[in-house]
Amino acid sequence: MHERYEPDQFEAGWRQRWKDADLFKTREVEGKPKFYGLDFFPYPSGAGLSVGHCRNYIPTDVLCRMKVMQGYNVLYPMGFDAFGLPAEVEAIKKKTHPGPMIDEYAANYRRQMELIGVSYDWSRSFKSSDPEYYKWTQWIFSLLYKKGLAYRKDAAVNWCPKDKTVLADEEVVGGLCWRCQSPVEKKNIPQWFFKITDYADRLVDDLEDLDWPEGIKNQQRNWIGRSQGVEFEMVLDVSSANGQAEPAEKRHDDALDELMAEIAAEGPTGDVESSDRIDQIKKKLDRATEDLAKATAKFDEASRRIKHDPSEDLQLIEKEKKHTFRVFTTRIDTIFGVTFCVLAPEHPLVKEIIGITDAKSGLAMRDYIDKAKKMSEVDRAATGREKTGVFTGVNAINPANGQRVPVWIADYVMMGYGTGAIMAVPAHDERDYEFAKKFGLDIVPVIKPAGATDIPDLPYSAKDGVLINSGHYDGMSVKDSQEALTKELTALDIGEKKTNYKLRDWLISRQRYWGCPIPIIHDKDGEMHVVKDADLPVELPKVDHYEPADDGSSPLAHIPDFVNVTDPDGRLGHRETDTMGGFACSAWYFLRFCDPHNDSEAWSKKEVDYWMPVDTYVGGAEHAVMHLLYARFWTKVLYDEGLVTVKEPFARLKNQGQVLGHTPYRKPKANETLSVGEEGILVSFDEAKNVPKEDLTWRWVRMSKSKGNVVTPDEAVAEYGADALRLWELFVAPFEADVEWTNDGMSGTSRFLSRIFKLASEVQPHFDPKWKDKIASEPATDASRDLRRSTHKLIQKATKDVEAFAFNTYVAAMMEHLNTVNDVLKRLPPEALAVSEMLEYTILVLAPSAPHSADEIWQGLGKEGFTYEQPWPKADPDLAKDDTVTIAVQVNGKLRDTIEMPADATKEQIEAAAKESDKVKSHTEGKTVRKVIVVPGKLVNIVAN
Ligand code: ANZ
Repeated sequence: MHERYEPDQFEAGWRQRWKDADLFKTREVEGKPKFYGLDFFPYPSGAGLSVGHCRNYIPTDVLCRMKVMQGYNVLYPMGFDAFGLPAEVEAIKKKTHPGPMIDEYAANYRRQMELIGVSYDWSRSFKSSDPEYYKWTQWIFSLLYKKGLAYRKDAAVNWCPKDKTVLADEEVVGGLCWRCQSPVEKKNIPQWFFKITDYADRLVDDLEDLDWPEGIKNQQRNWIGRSQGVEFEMVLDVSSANGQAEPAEKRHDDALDELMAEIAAEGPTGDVESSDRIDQIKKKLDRATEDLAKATAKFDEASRRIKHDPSEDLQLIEKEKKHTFRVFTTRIDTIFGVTFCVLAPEHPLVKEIIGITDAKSGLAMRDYIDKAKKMSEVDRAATGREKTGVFTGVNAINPANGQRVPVWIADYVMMGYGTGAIMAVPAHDERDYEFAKKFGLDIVPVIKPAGATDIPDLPYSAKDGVLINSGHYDGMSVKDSQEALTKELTALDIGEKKTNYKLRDWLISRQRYWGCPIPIIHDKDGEMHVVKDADLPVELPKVDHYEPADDGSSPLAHIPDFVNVTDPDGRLGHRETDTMGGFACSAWYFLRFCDPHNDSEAWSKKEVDYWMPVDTYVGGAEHAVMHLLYARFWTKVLYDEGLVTVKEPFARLKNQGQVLGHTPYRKPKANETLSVGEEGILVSFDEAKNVPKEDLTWRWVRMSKSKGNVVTPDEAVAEYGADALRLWELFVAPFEADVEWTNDGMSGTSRFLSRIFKLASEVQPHFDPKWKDKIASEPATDASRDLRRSTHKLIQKATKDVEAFAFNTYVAAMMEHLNTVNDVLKRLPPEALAVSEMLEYTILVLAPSAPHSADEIWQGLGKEGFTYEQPWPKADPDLAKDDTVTIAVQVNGKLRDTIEMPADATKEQIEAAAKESDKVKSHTEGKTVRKVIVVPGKLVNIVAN
């Protein structure tokens, strides 16, 4: 038995023995429960793994190892997401073919994963670029196509001019390509889409039951962006073209002038004023007064209210049918606060307005539209961007109060969302507020926050307020008024409830070589046919040149042998030459792992029914919306087809924190400029040695090859050992937290392992392998009781912590336990059976996190087999129970003392002891004790005054 942790002496040997014994092969023993643990499907990059990646794999491995010991049938596979742009771009750079290059990289990943002792079942491994795999990706594509969930249409797509490919919306970050950071352009090309929008509601609703980080669920909710509101029609009042809406008073005065002029014109004409004529004039005057009152009511801001007789506006709608537009709002309650409307520059009505408005407005609008066209939606929507816009010269009628409000065009309204037009309420909407401020438009608050006496600073949303300045809706709650107004607009037949989604269909085609070919044949007549199942896979041809074409066509389009094909009628047709983006390949791989060698179907229902869902899925938070949403969508489609029985693929999701490397930056020289977001010029560690101290700054940034700050598991294992690395990865921080990586920590975990070896080597001569049979009859001493308590408490805590991904506290508990053990052993002879129990259980609890060391010690104790095959120890709750507990004593909620009590003390005993405390007495003296609250085992609170 080693007396220290000497990884060089035994770690590689154990890994070989595990391999020889085929230890990690998935087993399906009847009667056992199943557990499916999965790490995100990695793209095997040429840089290999860093200790950052290991923070994903090691924790999952620990959990899966514990599950095996707990008696589960465990599926814990690993494969490679080999298709896609990163591989292709790198292969082009290296002037090689992505296929063999990826094979080499994947082999290196596997070597590294084995080096750190991860227990994947490699017999189930595959790459998404294997024809035996992508045959079934194509099969799922044809299924989607047949269901109308895959379609091709001309689309203005995001085009990366550097990578020469189309990007999905999700792949455009801040207007830049997510991979190469080139500004993304818009280009019109026929593209393939998956109709994920059909599943929007289910994708939102089913999030409820998932045990996923709330942050990720929220990102999905926001991405899908379901929003419930009202869509209604607004009418242009073209008579008011070329002017901002006139204020009510002016219209009022005009009406009066008009009437007076009319009366004057019809006034007394003859020399005799007959009484009839007088009556006539009187009546007319009465009517005029009435009309004036009506006009006042209509245009007076204070008395704005829904018009119950909207006939005038409806006539206008009839007459000017084409001059209407619909708006979508989530805040119909704010309709009385509309002071202008905004159309997206691309809105179809804008062209018509240009036709009817004055030349100057028309020109300004044209100019503005041209500018907007050049911008990406992401940039247009960026918060904090100064608002821009142009007045169209026409007004629209607010159906709630008949008020005329100016119509503008502005790029902060998107054509692709809702109706591409909005009612603007600057008092309650941030963007509208900024716009109104910039262009001097009216701002009318129409909601008072609940319970507020004053109107807060504008703008504010006050979703729980009551209405003001809203005619007879004044005083109504936001919620009630939304209902009432929706009803009213529906009854008038100009509006209805509407749900909008931000989610767009999933753009899947890529005009690139290194992807799964889309199994479609185009015939001479332009019809499309999906390739028959029997003819799958459509194999990617092996070619020397596959660089993207400058015209946006796929490289496959230039390979006649691939393109030319006979259609199902035997006529010459041509193959679809686009390939699928990598996200299609990873949208179902977890199903294939259940039955990876099946060559007659994508999976057998029996296998998938047995293993699915993935019980715990582990990977980085950066995949919150793309992969995780697509995989959910495909699973639902497959569920609808009866091909799987789960509606959701991943029951529990865990995201590890990032590992940051200490990275040197130097000040830029006079002739150097920094790019946006850069705080200095990155230098290598070697260069940093020659940079003057005052010019050098060290920053913590995500470990990556491009930053030159990577620590590889190879280095770490060579210097400290695999188990020391494993324990440090677990112990360094809570699983979800980011980590500032230092290698020093591994000397700490290495020392801890050495202490375990020392303990084991000291106990080993006295170790009794049959302790279990005899321990019940061994007379207990204080020391043996203390030892057993520590052992059983450790088992309890480790079981709970590993399950809960609290790996750092699991390792900390082992460390604490070791201290206790060393303490107690001073009082206990090593031949006590409690010592044998302690050693055996400690090693088993250690096994998932430090499997090499655990097996080495296990063998040293003369035990058979691998620790991986042993049952996980079960804690005896009675033995784990504390003899005494520390109870906090509060007076009026403030902590005044702590008392030690027997763990089984009654409430009365605890209360009595608490009252006896001198510290407590000094705070209760002269007061009357009103109430005593006792939480057994924890706390006493004495209320006294
Ligand atoms: C009036 C209003 C008042 C609005 C208020 C909000 C707050 P979500 O929740 O994201 O769906 N809107 C509608 N269509 C738009 C478009 N094409 N481009 C830009 N903005 C658009 O947002 C819905 C709200 O966003 C709508 O409700 C509308 O502004 C705006 F106090 O209408 B709201």
